[in-house]
Amino acid sequence: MAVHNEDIAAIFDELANLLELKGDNPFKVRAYRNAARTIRSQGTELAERVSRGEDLTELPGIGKEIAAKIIEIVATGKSHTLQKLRQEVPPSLEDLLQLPGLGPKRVKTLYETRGIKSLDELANTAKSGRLRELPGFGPKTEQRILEALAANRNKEQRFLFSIAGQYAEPLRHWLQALAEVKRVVIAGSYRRGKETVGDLDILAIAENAPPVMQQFTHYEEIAEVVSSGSTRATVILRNGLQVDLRVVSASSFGAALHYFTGSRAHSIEIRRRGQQLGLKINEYGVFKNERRVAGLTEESVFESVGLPFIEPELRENRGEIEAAREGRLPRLIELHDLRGDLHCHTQASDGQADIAAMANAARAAGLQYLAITDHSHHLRIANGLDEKRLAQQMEIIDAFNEQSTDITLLKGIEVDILEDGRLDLPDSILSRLDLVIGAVHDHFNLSEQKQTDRILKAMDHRYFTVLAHPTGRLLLARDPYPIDMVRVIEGARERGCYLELNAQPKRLDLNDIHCRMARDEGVKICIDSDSHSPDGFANLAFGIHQARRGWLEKEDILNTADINTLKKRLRATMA
Ligand code: DGT
Ligand code: CA
Ligand code: CA
Repeated sequence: MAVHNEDIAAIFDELANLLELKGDNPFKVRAYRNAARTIRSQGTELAERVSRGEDLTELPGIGKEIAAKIIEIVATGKSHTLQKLRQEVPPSLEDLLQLPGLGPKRVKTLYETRGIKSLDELANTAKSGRLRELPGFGPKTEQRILEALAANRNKEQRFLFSIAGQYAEPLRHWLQALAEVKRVVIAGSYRRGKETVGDLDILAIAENAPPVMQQFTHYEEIAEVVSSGSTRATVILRNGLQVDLRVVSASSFGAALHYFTGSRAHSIEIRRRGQQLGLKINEYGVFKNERRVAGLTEESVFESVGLPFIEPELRENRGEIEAAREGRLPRLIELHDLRGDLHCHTQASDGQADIAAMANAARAAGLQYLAITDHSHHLRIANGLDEKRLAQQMEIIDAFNEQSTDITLLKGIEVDILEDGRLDLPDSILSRLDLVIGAVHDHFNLSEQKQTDRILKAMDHRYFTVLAHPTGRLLLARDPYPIDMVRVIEGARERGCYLELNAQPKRLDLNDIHCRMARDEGVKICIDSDSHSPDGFANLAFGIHQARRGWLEKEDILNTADINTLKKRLRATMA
């Protein structure tokens, strides 16, 4: 059984949650949470490292005990400690912890005083108005919990693209290896590169479908087979991700691929165009008077309605069909167009490696330059740099560049934008840097007007170069702070600043729509990995998907420029 990093991290999260609910040692709780974070941030599968016999204790925050647990989980898929803990603390209490406003202390009270251990039981008590009587609760809290419960019921479960990929890619390879299967493509929102996916829609070409279905329903990572017929099946994987598999013949593959890639809105538009031309388009092909005229390839489907191929990331019915008709589809950016990365952290702040290790990893990722941008001192939990430590780091970077023949390091900072729009470090030091990335890390609850004014005031600053993760959202976890992106984009254009597309898979901030707005206004975007470890450069691929969904071309991106052009551009903003 293949155990993925997300599986391991989820076990450490559950260990931490249950221990905390039990009132166990807070240091242990924190150690498990840190371990989960470290595991999630790895770009390669820990299971592979274990099988190669590598020493896991070299990873930050992974000591002997945690390493042993990881090895156990990789070997068995389970943790003995967790099994035992689940007997002591009802695991359903974890569901309660997910509700906003319910921390371990309150959940403990609920369980110990009223025996509440599930969302249903909580809802019943809250509805009857008896929750407010408990110590630490009141009518207001009760109301908030009722609202949170209602919101929770309407929320469909989605998965980060990056996590879906950890399950999708091994499954794709496994299917591809079946004797009857000629080709496999993961269609749906995954192929469109959406930041989150609801389920996976997989298409396989095989002329003899039943044996493929038979083997698929026995894939080892399946938790439940929901339905299975002769050419299609729906299953749920162990992590809750649903997979729809459809087996089609080679002759209709292009039509099926177009249909199941969607989006629905795009497909409907294409079908409408077909109808105007007397064509019937469905998942089996393109038909004129019951005669098949196209469908072998996706290109043939587009061609039948007089259009060139449209990249999957554009298929959202946001004007791509018109653009295709008028010959003005963008030439979308590709990963190999990136020449450098302008945002990463080292162990000087909250990163995990030193400057040289980050530079080596960037070089291995094919980059020519890398900006070192640790946090500034206002961000205490990240051990941010003050003036003196930043000056020391600048000397190390100069020394590195002197002996480096291939990769250039740039001197930068991810400086906090303070509540009033001032920057967290004085001009005397900012002026000596190659670039200054400004970021909002606190006071998320300002009004839209105040938050926007705050950011524009920061951008007014002479040395401000790039606005990091402009909306502060965390996918599936934290909404963007209220902010007027129209004003921010205009502000960036007027001031000659850049906006970041932060490529961390849980951020992908800017989103696709805002990327396109920036492009339309002529504001260049910087696709940054925001790496906190040498593995982090793998993030760039996620950023590229998002950029493509935002219609961005090579020319729209700051860090596609070669080092000399880049330096010129940066000097222009710092002047
Ligand atoms: P998701 O899974 O919510 O992230 O989004 P999608 O786009 O993958 O949507 P999904 O899984 O419901 O369906 C996959 C594709 O199949 C969808 O993009 C278009 C196509 N499709 C599914 N059902 C229908 C339908 O009833 N009509 C049309 N035109 N297309 C459909
Ligand atoms: Ca889907
Ligand atoms: Ca589906």
